[in-house]
Amino acid sequence: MELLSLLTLLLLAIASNEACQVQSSSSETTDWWQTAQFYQIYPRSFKDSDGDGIGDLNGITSKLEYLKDLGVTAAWLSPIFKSPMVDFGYDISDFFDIQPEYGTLKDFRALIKRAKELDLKIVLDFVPNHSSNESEWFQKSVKREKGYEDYYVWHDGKVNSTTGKREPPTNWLQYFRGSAWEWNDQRQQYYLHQFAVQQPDLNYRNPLVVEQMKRVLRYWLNEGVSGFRCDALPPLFEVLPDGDGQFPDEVVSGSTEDEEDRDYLTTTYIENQPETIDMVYQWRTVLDDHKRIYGGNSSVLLIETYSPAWFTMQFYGNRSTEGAHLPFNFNLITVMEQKGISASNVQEAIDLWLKNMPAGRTPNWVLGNHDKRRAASRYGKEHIDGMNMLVMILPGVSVTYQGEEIGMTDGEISWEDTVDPWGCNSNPDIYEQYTRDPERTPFQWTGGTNAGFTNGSTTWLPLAADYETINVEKELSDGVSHLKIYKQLVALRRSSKTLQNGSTKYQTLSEDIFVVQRSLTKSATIVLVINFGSVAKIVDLSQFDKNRTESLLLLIGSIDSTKKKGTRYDPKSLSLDPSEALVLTSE
Ligand SMILES: *[C@@H]1O[C@H](CO)[C@@H](O)[C@H](O)[C@H]1NC(C)=O
Ligand SMILES: *[C@@H]1O[C@H](CO)[C@@H](O)[C@H](O)[C@H]1NC(C)=O
Ligand SMILES: *[C@@H]1O[C@H](CO)[C@@H](O)[C@H](O)[C@H]1NC(C)=O
Ligand SMILES: *[C@@H]1O[C@H](CO)[C@@H](O)[C@H](O)[C@H]1NC(C)=O
Ligand SMILES: *[C@@H]1O[C@H](CO)[C@@H](O)[C@H](O)[C@H]1NC(C)=O
Ligand SMILES: *[C@@H]1O[C@H](CO)[C@@H](O)[C@H](O)[C@H]1NC(C)=O
Ligand SMILES: *[C@@H]1O[C@H](CO)[C@@H](O)[C@H](O)[C@H]1NC(C)=O
Ligand SMILES: CC(=O)N[C@H]1CO[C@H](CO)[C@@H](O)[C@@H]1O
Ligand SMILES: [Ca+2]
Ligand SMILES: [Ca+2]
Repeated sequence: MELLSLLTLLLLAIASNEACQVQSSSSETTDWWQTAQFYQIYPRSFKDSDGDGIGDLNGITSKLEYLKDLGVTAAWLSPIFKSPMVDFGYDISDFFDIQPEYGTLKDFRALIKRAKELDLKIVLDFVPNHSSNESEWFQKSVKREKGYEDYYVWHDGKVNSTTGKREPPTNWLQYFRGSAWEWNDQRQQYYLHQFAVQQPDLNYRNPLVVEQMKRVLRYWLNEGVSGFRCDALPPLFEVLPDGDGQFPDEVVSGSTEDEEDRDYLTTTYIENQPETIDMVYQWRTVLDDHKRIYGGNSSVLLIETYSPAWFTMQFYGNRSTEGAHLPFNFNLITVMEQKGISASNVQEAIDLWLKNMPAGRTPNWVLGNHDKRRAASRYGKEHIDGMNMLVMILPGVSVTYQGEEIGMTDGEISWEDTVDPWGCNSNPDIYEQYTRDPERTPFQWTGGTNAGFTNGSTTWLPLAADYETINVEKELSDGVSHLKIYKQLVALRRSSKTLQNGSTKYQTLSEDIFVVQRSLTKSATIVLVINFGSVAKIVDLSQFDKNRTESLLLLIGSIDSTKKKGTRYDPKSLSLDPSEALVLTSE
């Protein structure tokens, strides 16, 4: 019933082209994370301090001032923990230690200290679903050492009645192609791995595991981090086995013919189980307890989930229990991936979040991460300013993946140079569909040797080809640049009461034009207009808001815009070039 009404709401939202009005949040006070500007650092590719071609903690510390200068208020770091780097840090062998090639605990403390001096919050990546198979926990579990017997999801498998041979317990598929079960000779059982073979799934039905992972959270809170971004939540729990200890098979989904691809089967039993929601609530309690005991600011919980809205929204919490502060909103990525970029698809992505979000919660907007092609490549270079404007003008929190602020594009990486397991588990004909290397190329600081990423002679992944024209140094000195636009947007977001507290109205006008208006009593109204089309258009904004008759002042224009900042424009006939995006104000 509840699901049905949600669905109806969704369909209504998609069908109507009416302007949508969302009131401002009614929360009493604003906590730091509610108006935060988050920035994702992929440590391996951000800045190398010692010339080995691999980014590291000291590199990050040396660039914290850059973040401060951008106006960013919090950074979340992809995993920096000890790891054999099969999945570049998402395969952790020691959750309590730093990867040596990234630095030491001392370096980490220096990073936290410098961040505090600059009033930047540091959030760590928490990877709860699995460890590395090199983890001591896994080694002990293989040997059935006391206390570790059920740390992972072990199973005898099945015997095929025709062939008499042993087979995996189910047909379940991993994310990185192929079976999610691996035979372990030593223990003489299969183990579950929803990601790579080297990433065995932890068993959350074991209270010892649950407690161990809470220890991980407490350990890093004590080191002064401001919270966690939790990785890969959908596959945390699997369905409970039946009375005989058997798991059910998934059925063929019909969405691809490729039998190795995870999408070949449904994921009914291996994703989005109700116990996962409750676990997030438990982690929230760990964070809140820490604050209650030690004082200080709130620690934040961000959740990575590509789940449907009915599941995702539950992470926020329910009537009696608080959950994640921010379940990441990937709709601006996923809707456009499926349908392409257009004003109505942008509207659909926004509706999908705002119309499903429980009252009083904080929305958030994400354009990219280290798993998705770079925003400028995915949306088209001509749309990067418009998309950056969108996530900063919409209400709530916005998250930038390193490089989006300068318009970095995907690198081109040959099959021979491919290192991502998702790419490597495929073949030379199809790897480009799977590999995530293109969006992980080194950050482009300068147009000089190795883009200023390293003083060494090599880089762990090749540089993207356009680093001589797309880099921080050049964009800081150019009169107009993506970087300067980004900085103006962050500054506006931080200074404007309307953007922090105002109500929101948005609409698709004349197919290619998307408008967002933020208003607050006694404060200047802010209007964003984007032309997603490839022809020039004349827009009448009084169509959108009858009251919008006074001229509007231009605050920020996209990089190719020929309009002058500080000039007034008639809202009843505003001309927009192809891909042009403008931020205007009533002041
Ligand atoms: C937003 O509103 C809340 C309460 O309504 C208030 O505490 C907060 O100071 C306001 N923030 C700004 C920037 O106006
Ligand atoms: C790289 O080399 C330059 C020039 O020799 C030097 O100024 C800089 O400090 C070095 N940077 C790092 C991170 O080693
Ligand atoms: C981890 O798994 C890989 C792939 O099966 C295997 O080659 C390696 O030996 C394993 N490592 C350990 C320490 O078990
Ligand atoms: C048993 O093995 C045969 C041959 O590999 C296969 O076709 C069949 O699907 C298997 N049966 C089951 C129940 O898995
Ligand atoms: C909220 O979630 C908690 C923890 O999962 C559960 O015990 C409780 O029954 C839920 N409350 C409501 C009102 O749904
Ligand atoms: C809490 O956060 C605010 C805003 O970032 C900061 O200025 C303040 O120093 C922090 N307080 C503590 C105790 O860390
Ligand atoms: C337009 O102005 C009228 C009268 O001042 C006001 O009542 C109404 O709420 C305004 N409408 C919008 C959409 O701002
Ligand atoms: C966006 C993101 O963090 N993706 C990660 C999800 O989890 C898997 C396994 O830990 C990683 O490979 C992804 O990079
Ligand atoms: Ca290094
Ligand atoms: Ca799992």
